[in-house]
Amino acid sequence: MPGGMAVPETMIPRVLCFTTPDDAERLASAILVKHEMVVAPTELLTPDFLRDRGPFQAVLIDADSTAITIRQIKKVVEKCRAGIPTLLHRRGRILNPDALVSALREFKINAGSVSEDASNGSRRHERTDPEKARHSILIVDDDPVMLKLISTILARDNYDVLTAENGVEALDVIRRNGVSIIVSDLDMPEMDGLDLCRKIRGDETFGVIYFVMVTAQSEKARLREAFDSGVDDFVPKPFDRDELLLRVRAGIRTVELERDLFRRKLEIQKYNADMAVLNARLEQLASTDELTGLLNRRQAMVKMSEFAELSSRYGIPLSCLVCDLDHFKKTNDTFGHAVGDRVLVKSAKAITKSIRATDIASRIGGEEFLVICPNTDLESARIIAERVRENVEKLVANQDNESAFTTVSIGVAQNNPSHQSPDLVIKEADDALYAAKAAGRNCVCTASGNIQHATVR
Ligand code: GH3
Ligand code: MG
Ligand code: MG
Repeated sequence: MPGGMAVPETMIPRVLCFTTPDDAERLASAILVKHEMVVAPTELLTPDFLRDRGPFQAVLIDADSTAITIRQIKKVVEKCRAGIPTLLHRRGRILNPDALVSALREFKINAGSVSEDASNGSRRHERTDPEKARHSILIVDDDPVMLKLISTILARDNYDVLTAENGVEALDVIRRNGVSIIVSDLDMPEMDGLDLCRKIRGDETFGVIYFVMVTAQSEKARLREAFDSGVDDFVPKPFDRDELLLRVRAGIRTVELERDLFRRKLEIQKYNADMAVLNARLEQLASTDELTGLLNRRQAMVKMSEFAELSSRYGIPLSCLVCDLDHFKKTNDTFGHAVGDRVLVKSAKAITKSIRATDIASRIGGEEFLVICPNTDLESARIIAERVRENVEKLVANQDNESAFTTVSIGVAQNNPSHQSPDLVIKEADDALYAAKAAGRNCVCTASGNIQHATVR
């Protein structure tokens, strides 16, 4: 506390203003509503006056006073309590408002306090009504008396009030604080009310803001322009206090509704996005085999039909391999189901590694895989099958110092015009697989009856 004065915490800060009655009105709007302003003519300034009428948290001195020099004033102030900030004002405008702000910040008030955003000069009246607390109202007016009048009315009705003197300052305040309602004058220097409104409507990052324009009778002709610029409502000057409050309340209802709609829209968008992800996941689950990540039987058959159709339409070859791990039951029985699973995963990888990017691998049964080879004749498919067989043979799954080896038998077939359905190609490959098993396993057999044994390598 400046000067070490013992001021009760709950006391309203008091500002002593040496000024003329005219400028007092202007100062009243510059100084915050919840501060007590003591006005006195400069001639009255004496240490006794300060002592008798004090304590004060700040003293405002008229920079243009002729009754007494500034130096004399400062001397008097310093004499009675060192540390109390003395600030200059000129025609009611405080020359260094930041100093006043910091002085008053030091003076902590409990409830219903006034704070000030020193950097942008806006004043915020904090309030206790939680309903109204959600909505800040920005008053924009270059006329300090009007600014004071409107902010006082709204602050007394427990609204959170911010102020700005023109459009440029208003945009700054909105960006810093966010506001729900703007009550703005029309004509202002730097940026008028219409430009301010257009700027806000033109930038959706400002969000939902209800714009009330305060207009004099003479400006009625510009109302149409105002509404075209995005103004929501207007209050004619001179305005009625109750009407202003009613319009602000209506504005808040509109803002709440619009924000609610916006929230719902976002929720629906999020829901749709979640659904899309879920559907994609479901689709993936429905089309892939959980253990190996390869396409499942159902999806493999869909692909097979698609390629068979292309094959017959364009006369391009299509082949497939049906691969079945050898004695896999024994692998499970010897090493357990978990090792069996690992062998299946490794085999799937070995198959994927052995085929071309355009070929499609799938798991169509427990230890049975189908490879679709589009645009591939029987001989090329047989070579691919042999590569698969070799790579599976190299696999080792270790368990407790024991190694599970595995081999695969493969049947290969090619689509031809006599095949009525893709199932028949698979059936031919299956028959070839049966022959491969019969021929001793770990070998490739084509539908034409060509058997290639591992031992032939
Ligand atoms: P063959 O050489 O004649 O093909 O003999 P096989 O033992 O491989 O064939 P069989 O059809 O007799 O046995 C297949 C085995 O595959 C039986 C079953 O327990 C096992 N199996 C099927 N699906 C899975 C699975 O998802 N995980 C594991 N670990 N084993 C499976
Ligand atoms: Mg088997
Ligand atoms: Mg089998």
